[in-house]
Amino acid sequence: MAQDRYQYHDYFLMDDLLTEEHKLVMSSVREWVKKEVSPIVEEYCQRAEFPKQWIKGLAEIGAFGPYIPAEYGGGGMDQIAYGLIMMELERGDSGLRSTASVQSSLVMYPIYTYGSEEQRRKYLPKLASGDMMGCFGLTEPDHGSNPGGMLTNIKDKGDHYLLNGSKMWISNAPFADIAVVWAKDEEGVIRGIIVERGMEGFSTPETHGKWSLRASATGELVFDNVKVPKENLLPNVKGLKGPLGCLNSARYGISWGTIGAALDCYDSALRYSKERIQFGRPIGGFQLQQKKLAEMITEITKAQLLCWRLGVLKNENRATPAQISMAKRNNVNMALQIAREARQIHGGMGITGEYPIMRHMMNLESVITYEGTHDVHLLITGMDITGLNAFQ
Ligand code: TGC
Ligand code: FAD
Repeated sequence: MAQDRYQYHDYFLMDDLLTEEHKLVMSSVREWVKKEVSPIVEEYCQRAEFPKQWIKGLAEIGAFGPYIPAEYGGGGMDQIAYGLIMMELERGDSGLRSTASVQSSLVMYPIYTYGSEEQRRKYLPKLASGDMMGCFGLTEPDHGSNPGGMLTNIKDKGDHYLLNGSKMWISNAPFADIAVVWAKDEEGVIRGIIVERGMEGFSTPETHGKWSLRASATGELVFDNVKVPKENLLPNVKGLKGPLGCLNSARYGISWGTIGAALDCYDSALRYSKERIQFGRPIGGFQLQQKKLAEMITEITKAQLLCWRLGVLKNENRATPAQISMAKRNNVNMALQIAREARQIHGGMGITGEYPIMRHMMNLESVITYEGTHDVHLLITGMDITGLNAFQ
């Protein structure tokens, strides 16, 4: 990618709503992304490789478990700080944000919320420092939008559980040290269990050939009679509400994150429109291009305000899953539409790696599907407002 000339855009003076700590966190993550991510992200995406050196940096800037209490190694910050970190990371790349949101919301969150005190002490500090990386296994080859139908199962064998089944599309799986896996017990009740790399019968084959999230590693989790010690079961949750509770946190982070991807596309398009001369004048002077740019900043601003309010509700423990679904659905779609329009403003240059647009656009095609598809979130809103279930 050419030199990172990104500038943040805050059209409705959102910064006035933030604390000094929020602003500090936001600017330090932005600086880290400019220094450590932008110079290499394009090259790693082209090679379809996750830059492992990002792990230490992410830990140092506090991106692993920002809202987990400090006594377990987390940042002890609030939900808005978490959102702002996700926004600045996804400004760099959705795959980078994925790595941080899986570690924070899908691995540290369930261990903190559903785990025993021993599990918290054993895993959380190492996850926060990046000395241990985790992944989250919910989706299966035949159960994506309908995780309640999962086939992966555990059987009680006295001193251990025997785990069988497989998970698919798992972010960070190829290098994760542990996996938080959701499986049915002999009564058909969904339970969470921590599986460690090296356990016999556990493998994590990498998924190749993705055109999206190329700087993020994705893989399968395969369990062939894996003996998992009993103390690895998460004791404090039973049922589908366990994994869905984690998704609330990750979907919230994505709502903020995608604002970052949209801002990067808008920022690049705005600059390009002022520098690119056609018919003797900057293309930004043409009404058709201004319409695109004006609509972009309007949609970004609406998304920023939605997230800020959601963050306040989350801090007060009042955000509902349906509100989070609305924000995830709206903001991912907003970012994807902006990436497509920004691609057009860049003309032919928009398809090259000199600009971040096409990479964001391709990444967002995954983001609009994972953590609940665009249509699933619409149905969640539909069910919330009508009281009628349109899923089945
Ligand atoms: P349903 O009968 O509605 O609910 C079952 C139980 O769960 C409770 N519940 C929730 N609890 C907490 N948070 C939520 N958001 C919840 N939604 C539902 C519900 O109250 C009930 O509890 P209880 O006590 O009565 O048993 O379940 P359903 O089987 O009809 O499914 C509902 C549906 C379709 C909305 C849900 O399954 C769904 O969200 N599907 C989408 C699946 C999904 O999002 N998968 C994501 C996989 S992880 C991922 O993509 C990571 S990408 C990471 C990255 O790289 O960034
Ligand atoms: P399907 O569920 O088969 O859906 C296909 C289409 O049917 C969609 O358009 C959907 O909206 C529609 N549809 C389904 N049901 C209904 C209905 N009732 N009414 C109307 N339309 C419906 N999962 C994890 O567990 N952990 C991870 O770390 C993870 N990381 C991922 C990373 C990437 C890059 C990707 C692409 C996916 C990842 N996922 C992960 C999986 C992701 O959550 C699923 O892809 C997603 O939930 C959708 O499931 P599916 O792909 O099986 O699609």
